Amino acid sequence: MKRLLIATTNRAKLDEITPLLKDVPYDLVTLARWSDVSTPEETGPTFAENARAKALYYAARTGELTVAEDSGLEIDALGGAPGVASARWGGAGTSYPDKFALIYDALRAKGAAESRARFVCALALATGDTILFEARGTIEGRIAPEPRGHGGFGYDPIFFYPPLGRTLAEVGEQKSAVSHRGETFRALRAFLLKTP
Ligand code: ITT
Repeated sequence: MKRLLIATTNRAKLDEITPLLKDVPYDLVTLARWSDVSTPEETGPTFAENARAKALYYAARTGELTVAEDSGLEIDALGGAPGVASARWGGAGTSYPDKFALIYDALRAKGAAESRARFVCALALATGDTILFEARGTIEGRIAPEPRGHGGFGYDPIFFYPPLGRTLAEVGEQKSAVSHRGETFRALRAFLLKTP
């Protein structure tokens, strides 16, 4: 069977992506077998550029058909921050509770008790030096008054999703049905199923 490399170093992302691709006719492989390949710099100004750069980087080093995604949280009252810097917000090694505290401090400093926010996911599929497919997904919500819930990962406890009346860390199995990542990987699934 053909192979598809899911090129992420984030275990929680991988755990969300794998079920979304369960019925594509590809053997899904992970970066575990290329532990000697170092992580690329992610310094692009947009999610889409970072996703393309990551997919091309890993495709070139592994020779595999490769999908990568770049994602993050945009908070309107903070001008879209943390955005593409979501993973490194507050500096390397900053815990998520500390990242949340920085965000609440920044919102208070702006006099913004709450803010609209969205998660964004940009996906790129690459082979060799060619991008074969791209997709983008978003989920709209707002910053919760305080962190709630223990599911999901990253910023999920502070992202309140009004249609379900809960944070993404409280929605459990339903997350991928409504999430930015669910939307992009369902688009990839459809592309793979119709492409010989
Ligand atoms: P890879 O680049 O190896 O895939 P990464 O975690 O560094 O792993 P990104 O650069 O795309 O990935 O950063 C995404 C960050 O955005 C992630 O670490 C979280 O802080 C945040 N994020 C993205 N999707 C999220 C989600 O569904 N729930 C909560 N936080 C999310």
